[in-house]
Amino acid sequence: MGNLLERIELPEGIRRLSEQQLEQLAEEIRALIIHTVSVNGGHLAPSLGTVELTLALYRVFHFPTDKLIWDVGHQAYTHKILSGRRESFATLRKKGGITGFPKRAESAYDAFGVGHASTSISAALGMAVARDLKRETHQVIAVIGDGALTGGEAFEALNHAGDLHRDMLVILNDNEMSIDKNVGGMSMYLSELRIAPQYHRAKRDMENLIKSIPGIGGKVLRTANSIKDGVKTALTPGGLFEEIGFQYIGPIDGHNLRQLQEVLVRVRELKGPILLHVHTKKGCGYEPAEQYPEKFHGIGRFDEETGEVIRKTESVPAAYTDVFSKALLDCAEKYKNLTAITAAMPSGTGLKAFQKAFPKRCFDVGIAEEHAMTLAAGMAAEGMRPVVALYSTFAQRAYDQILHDVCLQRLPVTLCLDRAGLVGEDGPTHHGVFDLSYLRHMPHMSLLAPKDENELRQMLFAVLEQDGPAAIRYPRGAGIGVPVEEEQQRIPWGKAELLREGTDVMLLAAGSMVHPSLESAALLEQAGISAGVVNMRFVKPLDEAVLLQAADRKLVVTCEENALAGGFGAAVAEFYADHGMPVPMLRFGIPDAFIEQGTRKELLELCGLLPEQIAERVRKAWGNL
Ligand SMILES: Cc1ncc(C[n+]2csc(CCOP(=O)(O)OP(=O)(O)O)c2C)c(N)n1
Repeated sequence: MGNLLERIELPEGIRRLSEQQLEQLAEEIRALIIHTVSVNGGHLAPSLGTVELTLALYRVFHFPTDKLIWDVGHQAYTHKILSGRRESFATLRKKGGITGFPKRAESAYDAFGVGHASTSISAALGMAVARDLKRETHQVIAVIGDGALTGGEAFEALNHAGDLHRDMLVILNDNEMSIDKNVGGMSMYLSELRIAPQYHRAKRDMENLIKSIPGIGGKVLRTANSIKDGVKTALTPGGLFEEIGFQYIGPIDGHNLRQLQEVLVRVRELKGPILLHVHTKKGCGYEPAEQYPEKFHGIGRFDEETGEVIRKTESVPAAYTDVFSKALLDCAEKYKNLTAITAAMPSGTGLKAFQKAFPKRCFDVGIAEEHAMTLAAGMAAEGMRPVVALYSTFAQRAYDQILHDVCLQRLPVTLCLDRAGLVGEDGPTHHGVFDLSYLRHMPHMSLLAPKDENELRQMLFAVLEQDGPAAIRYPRGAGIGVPVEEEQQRIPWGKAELLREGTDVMLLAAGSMVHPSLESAALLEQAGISAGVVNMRFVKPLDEAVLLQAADRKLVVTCEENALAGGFGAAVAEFYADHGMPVPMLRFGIPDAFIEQGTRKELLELCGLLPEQIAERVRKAWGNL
């Protein structure tokens, strides 16, 4: 039959395909996605689950005039392939290539940029309102997963959409999984809906039967319906959504192309907010991903034949996440009041071992970072020592809860921020480069950044000995390969560590920039400049004595993997300004821009953060002093 993907003009060409050809196209798309992700890494299992759904949507609707809004966007690879990016799909997640998530600047078909969860219904409602105000008539469709539906914003939007009653379609892509197994009451409710079709059919049969009774059928049915209304939520499939103001349809099989198209054609004609419940299988069509959907949710390079992950080298140092995971377990033995909280990321944040060992003290709250923080605050108010493990980028969601519920009440909540700094191929939606800026100005907050994996372990010990809120931020991936010491070492609170003496320049470095700074200092030495290096350890409280001493040098240099605006270097500059000290400074960090995707090394280079780049800029500045 030949390769359809290469032959047809996308997306219009798919309308002319027979049903059989459409099935073939689905298989070709699957093969392309599997192959590309095996080479580039990416979100495989979610995207394999939406191949048929996306094809059916493209057959029935007219994008980009109709608006298609994906939630999180990690399941949108078929959408990318169908909307003019088949050839560039090979560059997925590479620097300068196409992104792993919908992005407005990339294509007119990407109606809304995403990466963080639970935004699609809000955005779709906004677009439906705009359409109506502009007197346009196109369709607006949000596709949201059952995991993303655990996020508060999704509920807020459903609530509002039910009230505004605009024409919009919300497709619930229910694969029973978040990244890990989905959690919570909504998830249980959806399971019940999945087994409800028998009830649905029985109800319809009964209604038809009653209606057919000559003379009294209609009246009996009206009475029956009014009784039913009272218990509708309990008995009617989708009753919860219907109560909010949505018309609920489903569940339907999300891999049955014919049925999907038939239902979408009918749904297209309906008015008001519609919720179409589609049941899909994560990883569908690729055996290893079907079997291990968590592992294949987001994955690096792997062998297409076997599904085995390709490791770069055999003996990589322990990952920061793993060191945190073990340290937390050890702390839990010591502190019986320690609890751990994750927002739908028990694997990603390293809480799986804790969950297994202390199931009663571990809480997966779903994709609900705001709730995670206030839940922790509540626990802390009652004498617990909650540790909240989040990715730096997702903790942004909980700004007010950290400020208002934790810091204002000076509650001893420990925030462990994984993936702080540049994360690489996931790009700007996922870089954790703002946490120092959004946490530093919070009164009572302590902010720590370890220079290596051993220091991460030691910092967790140190934080738990203190009272009050604290955050530890550490990078994605492997540590630098130092031995991790079991025993607690002393980390003096608020004290920096002088790692290298230098009489001309002092490099003050935070966390992941400490070792690159040591390399820079060695390069500067070769250029005849004596450069010292300080591992700051604490971005707050700052070790002021060290800052005062550093001011004796002719140049003070700050290095951080955080936005320069409001970050560590800004704190040092503020300190000197506030003390009336005109200290010549150079600041290294993330510029005032959203940093694109690429390997970590490529992005560090883009930001001028490689050791040789730092050394070169310092050398030039030194020459101009
Ligand atoms: C605010 C936020 N928190 C956490 C994440 C990490 N995350 C990405 S996908 C995902 C699970 C999404 O599950 P679901 O919506 O069901 O989609 P599926 O992967 O099952 O297709 C999570 C927790 C995120 N993207 N955004």
